[in-house]
Amino acid sequence: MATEQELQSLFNTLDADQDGKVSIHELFLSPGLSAVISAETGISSPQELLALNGDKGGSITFEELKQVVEKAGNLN
Ligand SMILES: [Ca+2]
Repeated sequence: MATEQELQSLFNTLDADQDGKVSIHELFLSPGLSAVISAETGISSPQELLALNGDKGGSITFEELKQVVEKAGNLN
């Protein structure tokens, strides 16, 4: 479980280049944080997580991540 604030902080840390999106490259750079994301979303593979958004850009925004965590029932 995570609060929106915790999730935002996690997202910002993962977003190494601060472009507002977390790419697959950034997920692979931080395996520890990626594991937390996996636990909160219930989705274990980064490929699967990034495939959830419609833009096929190979990255996920905070809003998209928040929706997935919310759907998994892990947002406080
Ligand atoms: Ca980024």
